[in-house]
Amino acid sequence: MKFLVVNGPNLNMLGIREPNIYGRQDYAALEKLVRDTCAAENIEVNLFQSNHEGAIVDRIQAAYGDADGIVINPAAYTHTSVAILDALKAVGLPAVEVHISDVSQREDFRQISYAGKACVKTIMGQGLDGYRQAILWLKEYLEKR
Ligand code: CA2
Repeated sequence: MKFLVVNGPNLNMLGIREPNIYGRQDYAALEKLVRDTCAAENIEVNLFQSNHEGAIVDRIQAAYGDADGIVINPAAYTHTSVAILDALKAVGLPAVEVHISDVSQREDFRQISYAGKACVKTIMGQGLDGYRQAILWLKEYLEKR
């Protein structure tokens, strides 16, 4: 099994500011959590982070015919990007949306998720552990299919 894990804009700045919302762990810790979880589950993983919408679209497209599933935190593009929604639909891979914070309890402008409309599951408000939960959930989903 092979997963693509995508992180959107500013997530590379994790741990630097807003620890009350996003915690104190940095992006390297997030990468380690994802790699360790996948290694323990015998899942091959590619991690990708970008601050650029088109680069995220390109990376999702490149997963077509390569990955079995996608875990994605589109960050701010969650609430704006029809292009990322369309890319997820275009590749047709099962995708799980992750948010570190509980976006349902935040500002009105965060209440729409375009990417989420192409995802089979959303995990939010679990901190970095949400990525581990998403990987386990997606593995089980693919095994049951
Ligand atoms: O809760 C999440 O995971 C979000 O996807 C994070 C995004 C935000 O725009 C979404 O509404 C919810 C923001 C990621 C920015 O990360 C930061 C890292 C360090 C300092 C400030 C922001």
